[in-house]
Amino acid sequence: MSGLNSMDEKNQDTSLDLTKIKPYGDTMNDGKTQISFTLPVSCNDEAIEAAKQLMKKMGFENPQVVYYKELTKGFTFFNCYGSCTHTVDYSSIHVPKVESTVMDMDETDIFIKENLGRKIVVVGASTGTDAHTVGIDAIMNMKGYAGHFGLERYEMFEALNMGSQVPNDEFIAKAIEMKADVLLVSQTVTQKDVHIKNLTELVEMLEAEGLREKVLLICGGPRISHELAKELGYDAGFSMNSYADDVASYVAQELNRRING
Ligand code: B12
Repeated sequence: MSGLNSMDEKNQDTSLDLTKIKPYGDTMNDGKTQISFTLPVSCNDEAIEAAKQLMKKMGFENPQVVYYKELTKGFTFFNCYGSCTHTVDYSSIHVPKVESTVMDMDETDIFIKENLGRKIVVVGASTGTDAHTVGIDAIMNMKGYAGHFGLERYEMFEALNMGSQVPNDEFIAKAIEMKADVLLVSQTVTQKDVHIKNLTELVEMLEAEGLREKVLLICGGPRISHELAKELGYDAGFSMNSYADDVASYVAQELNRRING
C-alpha cells in the first residue's frame, strides 16, 4: 500500500512542472541521483573529498559517497548520491521518430498479403568491420529477441541475414542477386565515427549503382537514432529496445505507401 496520504499525492501532482523536470528519488523535485565513476588516484580520504567536490562541480547538492573501492593501484571507484540542481524543459522536446503503427507478426503478415500480395525480400548484415551480431540477429533470426519473433519467422518476409563483418560491396551484390526490397544494416561500434563512415559509404555506393531509390534502406544499433539515419541518407533508423515488430510494421506500411500511394 502507498505510504502517501491524499494530501501528499495532491502536493506531488501539483509540484510537477513539465517545463522544469529533474530526477525523482522519493519526493517530487528532490533531484536525487545515483552516479558512479572512477578517479585515477589512490583510495584515501583525499580521493573521497575529490569525488564530492567533483559532484558539486557537476551540479549536485549534498554529495554523498556511499561506496568506494580501490580497483587497482592508483584507481578508485565511487558510488555517490546527490541532488541534481539542473532541470530540462520536457514540454519543448521533439524527437524525430519512425512514423508507423506497430502491429504484431500475424497482423503484419495479413497487412502484407492484403496490400502488397507478395513476400517482401529483406537482406540484412552487420557491415564493414563490425563484428557484433546480436542486434541484427534480434531483428532477423527465427527465434527473435525478448519474446518478439524475428523476420525469418514471418510468413510474408523472405529474410537473409548475412551475419557480421560484411563488406558493403558484398552486401550490395547480394541485394541485387536477391532483388531485395529492403536493406537492414546494423552498426554497433562507433569508435572514431567508424559507423558514420561505413553507413555513408554504403549510401554512396548504392547511389553510384542507381539502387538507392529502389530499396528501403534502414539502419540500426545502440547509438543510431532516426534523426541520424535520415541525416546520413537512410529512410529510417532504429535504436535500443526496438524489435522485429517495429521494423516489420514500418517496412510493410512504408512499402504500401510507396507502391499504392
Ligand atoms: C557482446 C559484445 C561483443 C562481442 C560480440 C559478439 C557477437 N557475436 O555479437 C565481441 C566480444 C565480439 C565484441 C567485440 C568488440 N566490442 Co563489443 N560489446 C558487446 C556487448 C557486451 C553487447 C552487445 C550486444 O550484444 N547487445 C545486445 C543487442 C540485442 O543490443 P543492440 O546491439 O543494441 O541491438 C538492438 C538495437 O540496437 C537494435 N538494432 C541493432 N542493430 C540493428 C539493425 C537494424 C536494421 C535495426 C532495425 C535495429 C537494430 O535492435 C536490437 C534489439 O533491440 C557491448 C556492451 C553492451 N552491454 O552493450 C559491447 C560493445 C558494443 N563493444 C564495444 C567494443 C569497443 C568492442 C571492440 C572494439 C572491443 C575491442 N577493443 O576489441 C570489439 C569490436 C569488434 C568488431 N570488429 O566489431 C563497445 C562499443 C563502444 C562504441 N560505442 O564504439 C561496447 C559498447 C562495450 C563498451 N562499453 O566499451 N563485443
